[in-house]
Amino acid sequence: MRHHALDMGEVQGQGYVGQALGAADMFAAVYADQLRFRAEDPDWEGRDRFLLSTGHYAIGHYAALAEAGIVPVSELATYGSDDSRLPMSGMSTYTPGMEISGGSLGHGLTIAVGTALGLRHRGSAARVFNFLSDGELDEGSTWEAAMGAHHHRLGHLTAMVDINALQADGKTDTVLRTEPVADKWAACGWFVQRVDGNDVPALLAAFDAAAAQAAPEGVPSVILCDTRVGKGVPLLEEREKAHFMRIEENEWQICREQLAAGYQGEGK
Ligand SMILES: Cc1ncc(C[n+]2csc(CCOP(=O)(O)OP(=O)(O)O)c2C)c(N)n1
Ligand SMILES: [Mg+2]
Repeated sequence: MRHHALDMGEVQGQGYVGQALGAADMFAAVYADQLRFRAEDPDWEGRDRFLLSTGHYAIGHYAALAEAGIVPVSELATYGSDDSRLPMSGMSTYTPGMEISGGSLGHGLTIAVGTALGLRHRGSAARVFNFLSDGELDEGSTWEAAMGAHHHRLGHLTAMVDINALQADGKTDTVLRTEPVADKWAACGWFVQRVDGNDVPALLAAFDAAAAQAAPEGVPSVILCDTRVGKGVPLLEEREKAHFMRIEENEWQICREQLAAGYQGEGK
Protein backbone atom coordinates (compact mmCIF):
# COMPACT_ATOMS: atom_id res chain seq x y z
CA MET A 1 0.00 0.00 0.00
CA ARG A 2 2.89 2.38 0.70
CA HIS A 3 4.29 1.64 -2.75
CA HIS A 4 0.88 2.41 -4.25
CA ALA A 5 0.91 5.74 -2.38
CA LEU A 6 4.27 6.67 -3.88
CA ASP A 7 3.11 5.66 -7.35
CA MET A 8 -0.02 7.81 -7.00
CA GLY A 9 1.87 10.73 -5.54
CA GLU A 10 4.30 10.75 -8.44
CA VAL A 11 1.43 11.24 -10.91
CA GLN A 12 0.98 14.76 -9.52
CA GLY A 13 4.49 15.32 -8.17
CA GLN A 14 3.00 16.33 -4.85
CA GLY A 15 0.16 15.61 -2.49
CA TYR A 16 -0.84 13.96 0.74
CA VAL A 17 1.79 11.26 0.49
CA GLY A 18 2.93 11.70 4.09
CA GLN A 19 -0.54 10.90 5.43
CA ALA A 20 -0.89 7.84 3.17
CA LEU A 21 2.43 6.47 4.41
CA GLY A 22 1.68 7.32 8.03
CA ALA A 23 -1.79 5.79 8.07
CA ALA A 24 -1.12 2.78 5.82
CA ASP A 25 -1.05 0.40 8.78
CA MET A 26 -4.40 1.70 10.02
CA PHE A 27 -6.00 1.20 6.61
CA ALA A 28 -4.38 -2.21 6.24
CA ALA A 29 -5.57 -3.43 9.64
CA VAL A 30 -9.17 -2.37 9.14
CA TYR A 31 -9.47 -3.60 5.55
CA ALA A 32 -7.60 -6.88 5.96
CA ASP A 33 -8.88 -7.85 9.38
CA GLN A 34 -12.15 -6.14 10.23
CA LEU A 35 -14.37 -4.94 7.43
CA ARG A 36 -16.97 -7.22 5.94
CA PHE A 37 -17.36 -6.33 2.28
CA ARG A 38 -17.76 -7.91 -1.13
CA ALA A 39 -15.10 -6.68 -3.53
CA GLU A 40 -17.23 -7.53 -6.56
CA ASP A 41 -20.28 -5.79 -5.05
CA PRO A 42 -19.11 -2.71 -3.12
CA ASP A 43 -22.72 -1.62 -2.49
CA TRP A 44 -23.72 -4.94 -0.88
CA GLU A 45 -26.35 -4.02 1.71
CA GLY A 46 -24.81 -6.12 4.47
CA ARG A 47 -21.37 -4.49 4.25
CA ASP A 48 -19.72 -2.74 7.13
CA ARG A 49 -19.47 0.97 6.40
CA PHE A 50 -16.04 2.60 6.33
CA LEU A 51 -16.42 6.38 6.29
CA LEU A 52 -13.38 8.43 5.36
CA SER A 53 -13.91 11.72 7.09
CA THR A 54 -10.57 13.18 6.03
CA GLY A 55 -11.09 13.53 2.28
CA HIS A 56 -7.43 14.44 1.75
CA TYR A 57 -6.42 10.96 2.98
CA ALA A 58 -8.11 9.48 -0.11
CA ILE A 59 -4.71 8.52 -1.51
CA GLY A 60 -4.24 6.18 1.45
CA HIS A 61 -7.79 4.87 1.11
CA TYR A 62 -7.31 4.17 -2.63
CA ALA A 63 -4.25 2.05 -1.81
CA ALA A 64 -6.45 0.01 0.53
CA LEU A 65 -9.31 -0.22 -1.98
CA ALA A 66 -6.84 -1.51 -4.57
CA GLU A 67 -5.44 -4.17 -2.24
CA ALA A 68 -9.00 -5.10 -1.25
CA GLY A 69 -9.81 -5.70 -4.93
CA ILE A 70 -12.46 -2.98 -5.07
CA VAL A 71 -10.48 -0.65 -7.37
CA PRO A 72 -8.14 -2.08 -10.04
CA VAL A 73 -4.48 -1.47 -9.23
CA SER A 74 -3.97 -0.25 -12.81
CA GLU A 75 -6.43 2.60 -12.16
CA LEU A 76 -4.27 4.10 -9.42
CA ALA A 77 -2.15 5.70 -12.16
CA THR A 78 -5.08 8.07 -12.85
CA TYR A 79 -5.01 9.52 -9.32
CA GLY A 80 -5.97 13.20 -9.26
CA SER A 81 -6.20 13.48 -13.07
CA ASP A 82 -9.12 14.87 -15.08
CA ASP A 83 -11.93 12.32 -15.54
CA SER A 84 -10.36 9.94 -13.01
CA ARG A 85 -12.57 8.03 -10.55
CA LEU A 86 -9.86 8.75 -7.98
CA PRO A 87 -9.92 12.48 -7.20
CA MET A 88 -7.46 13.98 -4.73
CA SER A 89 -10.22 14.42 -2.16
CA GLY A 90 -12.48 11.41 -1.62
CA MET A 91 -15.86 11.58 -3.39
CA SER A 92 -18.57 9.00 -2.95
CA THR A 93 -20.05 9.81 -6.37
CA TYR A 94 -16.87 8.77 -8.17
CA THR A 95 -15.22 5.92 -6.34
CA PRO A 96 -16.52 2.45 -5.54
CA GLY A 97 -16.10 1.78 -1.83
CA MET A 98 -16.00 5.49 -0.92
CA GLU A 99 -19.07 5.86 1.29
CA ILE A 100 -19.03 9.62 1.80
CA SER A 101 -17.56 12.77 0.29
CA GLY A 102 -15.43 13.84 3.22
CA GLY A 103 -12.96 16.68 3.21
CA SER A 104 -15.11 19.33 4.77
CA LEU A 105 -13.53 18.31 8.02
CA GLY A 106 -15.49 17.54 11.15
CA HIS A 107 -18.48 15.98 9.44
CA GLY A 108 -17.45 12.34 9.17
CA LEU A 109 -18.36 11.31 12.69
CA THR A 110 -21.72 13.06 12.48
CA ILE A 111 -22.52 11.08 9.32
CA ALA A 112 -21.23 7.91 10.98
CA VAL A 113 -23.66 8.44 13.88
CA GLY A 114 -26.57 8.83 11.47
CA THR A 115 -25.43 5.80 9.50
CA ALA A 116 -25.16 3.68 12.64
CA LEU A 117 -28.62 4.79 13.79
CA GLY A 118 -30.08 4.00 10.38
CA LEU A 119 -28.51 0.56 10.21
CA ARG A 120 -29.74 -0.34 13.66
CA HIS A 121 -33.23 0.90 12.75
CA ARG A 122 -33.22 -1.48 9.80
CA GLY A 123 -32.07 -4.39 11.96
CA SER A 124 -28.75 -4.65 10.12
CA ALA A 125 -25.79 -6.40 11.74
CA ALA A 126 -23.32 -4.11 9.92
CA ARG A 127 -20.75 -2.11 11.85
CA VAL A 128 -19.64 1.45 11.10
CA PHE A 129 -16.02 2.61 11.08
CA ASN A 130 -15.06 6.25 10.86
CA PHE A 131 -11.53 7.34 10.04
CA LEU A 132 -10.71 10.81 11.28
CA SER A 133 -7.65 12.94 11.91
CA ASP A 134 -6.33 14.82 14.92
CA GLY A 135 -7.06 18.10 13.12
CA GLU A 136 -10.73 17.13 13.09
CA LEU A 137 -10.73 17.12 16.86
CA ASP A 138 -10.60 20.94 16.59
CA GLU A 139 -14.14 20.82 15.22
CA GLY A 140 -17.06 21.18 17.62
CA SER A 141 -19.22 18.97 15.42
CA THR A 142 -16.90 16.02 16.14
CA TRP A 143 -17.64 16.29 19.85
CA GLU A 144 -21.36 16.72 19.31
CA ALA A 145 -21.26 13.49 17.35
CA ALA A 146 -19.16 11.80 20.06
CA MET A 147 -21.74 12.68 22.69
CA GLY A 148 -24.56 11.63 20.38
CA ALA A 149 -22.98 8.23 19.75
CA HIS A 150 -22.83 7.55 23.47
CA HIS A 151 -26.34 8.87 24.06
CA HIS A 152 -27.74 6.59 21.36
CA ARG A 153 -25.66 3.63 22.59
CA LEU A 154 -24.01 3.05 19.22
CA GLY A 155 -21.83 0.11 20.23
CA HIS A 156 -21.45 -0.90 16.57
CA LEU A 157 -19.59 2.35 15.83
CA THR A 158 -15.78 2.44 15.92
CA ALA A 159 -13.82 5.63 15.36
CA MET A 160 -10.17 5.46 14.43
CA VAL A 161 -8.21 8.69 14.78
CA ASP A 162 -4.88 9.28 13.07
CA ILE A 163 -2.94 11.24 15.65
CA ASN A 164 0.04 12.33 13.56
CA ALA A 165 0.46 15.49 15.67
CA LEU A 166 0.18 17.56 12.49
CA GLN A 167 -2.33 19.84 10.81
CA ALA A 168 -2.29 22.13 7.76
CA ASP A 169 -1.06 25.11 9.80
CA GLY A 170 1.57 23.30 11.84
CA LYS A 171 1.92 20.94 14.75
CA THR A 172 -1.34 20.10 16.47
CA ASP A 173 -0.15 21.24 19.89
CA THR A 174 0.65 24.69 18.46
CA VAL A 175 -2.66 25.08 16.56
CA LEU A 176 -5.12 23.80 19.15
CA ARG A 177 -3.95 21.49 21.90
CA THR A 178 -6.13 18.36 21.99
CA GLU A 179 -4.33 16.50 24.80
CA PRO A 180 -5.26 14.82 27.03
CA VAL A 181 -7.20 13.40 24.13
CA ALA A 182 -7.97 9.96 25.58
CA ASP A 183 -9.58 11.59 28.61
CA LYS A 184 -11.82 13.69 26.36
CA TRP A 185 -13.21 10.64 24.54
CA ALA A 186 -13.63 8.81 27.84
CA ALA A 187 -15.54 11.79 29.23
CA CYS A 188 -17.90 11.47 26.25
CA GLY A 189 -18.57 7.88 27.32
CA TRP A 190 -16.50 6.00 24.73
CA PHE A 191 -14.43 2.84 25.15
CA VAL A 192 -10.96 4.28 24.51
CA GLN A 193 -7.77 2.60 23.38
CA ARG A 194 -4.53 4.34 22.42
CA VAL A 195 -1.95 2.48 20.35
CA ASP A 196 1.12 2.98 18.21
CA GLY A 197 -0.66 3.32 14.87
CA ASN A 198 2.37 1.98 13.03
CA ASP A 199 2.45 -1.22 15.06
CA VAL A 200 0.26 -3.68 13.17
CA PRO A 201 -0.07 -6.32 15.94
CA ALA A 202 -1.07 -3.55 18.38
CA LEU A 203 -3.67 -2.26 15.92
CA LEU A 204 -5.09 -5.73 15.37
CA ALA A 205 -5.38 -6.31 19.11
CA ALA A 206 -7.15 -2.98 19.55
CA PHE A 207 -9.60 -3.73 16.75
CA ASP A 208 -10.28 -7.14 18.27
CA ALA A 209 -11.00 -5.54 21.63
CA ALA A 210 -13.36 -3.06 19.95
CA ALA A 211 -15.07 -5.88 18.04
CA ALA A 212 -15.50 -7.93 21.21
CA GLN A 213 -17.77 -5.31 22.68
CA ALA A 214 -19.41 -4.10 19.46
CA ALA A 215 -23.17 -4.37 19.74
CA PRO A 216 -26.13 -2.43 18.33
CA GLU A 217 -26.90 -1.30 21.90
CA GLY A 218 -23.64 -0.58 23.65
CA VAL A 219 -20.64 1.69 24.09
CA PRO A 220 -18.95 3.16 20.99
CA SER A 221 -15.22 2.55 20.58
CA VAL A 222 -12.40 4.84 19.62
CA ILE A 223 -8.89 3.75 18.71
CA LEU A 224 -6.44 6.62 19.00
CA CYS A 225 -3.52 5.82 16.71
CA ASP A 226 -0.22 7.65 17.14
CA THR A 227 1.44 7.58 13.73
CA ARG A 228 4.47 9.06 12.05
CA VAL A 229 3.96 11.16 8.92
CA GLY A 230 5.87 9.62 6.00
CA LYS A 231 6.37 6.35 7.88
CA GLY A 232 8.69 3.95 6.05
CA VAL A 233 10.48 6.57 3.96
CA PRO A 234 13.13 8.34 6.07
CA LEU A 235 13.54 11.13 3.50
CA LEU A 236 9.88 12.06 3.99
CA GLU A 237 9.71 11.36 7.72
CA GLU A 238 12.17 14.23 8.16
CA ARG A 239 10.27 16.75 5.98
CA GLU A 240 9.42 20.06 7.64
CA LYS A 241 6.50 20.90 5.37
CA ALA A 242 4.70 17.61 5.63
CA HIS A 243 0.98 18.39 5.26
CA PHE A 244 1.08 18.77 1.46
CA MET A 245 4.41 17.49 0.24
CA ARG A 246 6.21 18.58 -2.86
CA ILE A 247 8.58 15.80 -3.90
CA GLU A 248 11.17 16.47 -6.60
CA GLU A 249 11.39 14.30 -9.70
CA ASN A 250 14.67 12.69 -8.66
CA GLU A 251 13.40 11.93 -5.14
CA TRP A 252 10.65 9.45 -6.02
CA GLN A 253 13.08 6.67 -6.82
CA ILE A 254 15.00 7.37 -3.60
CA CYS A 255 11.70 7.11 -1.71
CA ARG A 256 10.94 3.74 -3.31
CA GLU A 257 14.40 2.41 -2.50
CA GLN A 258 14.19 3.57 1.10
CA LEU A 259 10.75 2.01 1.45
CA ALA A 260 11.90 -1.31 0.00
CA ALA A 261 15.04 -1.31 2.17
CA GLY A 262 12.93 -0.85 5.28
CA TYR A 263 10.95 -3.99 4.56
CA GLN A 264 13.97 -6.18 3.88
CA GLY A 265 14.32 -8.88 6.47
CA GLU A 266 10.68 -8.57 7.50
CA GLY A 267 9.66 -11.10 4.87
CA LYS A 268 7.43 -8.52 3.15
C1 LIG B 1 -14.04 22.44 7.67
C2 LIG B 1 -12.68 22.53 7.08
N1 LIG B 1 -11.83 23.48 7.50
C3 LIG B 1 -10.59 23.58 6.96
C4 LIG B 1 -10.19 22.74 5.97
C5 LIG B 1 -8.82 22.88 5.33
N2 LIG B 1 -7.94 21.78 5.71
C6 LIG B 1 -7.67 20.76 4.87
S1 LIG B 1 -6.67 19.61 5.54
C7 LIG B 1 -6.57 20.48 7.00
C8 LIG B 1 -5.78 19.96 8.17
C9 LIG B 1 -6.60 19.19 9.12
O1 LIG B 1 -5.84 18.51 10.09
P1 LIG B 1 -5.27 17.06 9.84
O2 LIG B 1 -6.26 16.30 9.02
O3 LIG B 1 -4.84 16.51 11.13
O4 LIG B 1 -4.02 17.41 8.91
P2 LIG B 1 -2.80 16.46 8.45
O5 LIG B 1 -2.45 15.53 9.58
O6 LIG B 1 -3.26 15.72 7.25
O7 LIG B 1 -1.67 17.40 8.13
C10 LIG B 1 -7.31 21.65 6.93
C11 LIG B 1 -7.43 22.64 8.01
C12 LIG B 1 -11.11 21.73 5.56
N3 LIG B 1 -10.79 20.83 4.61
N4 LIG B 1 -12.34 21.64 6.12
MG1 LIG C 1 -3.10 15.43 11.56
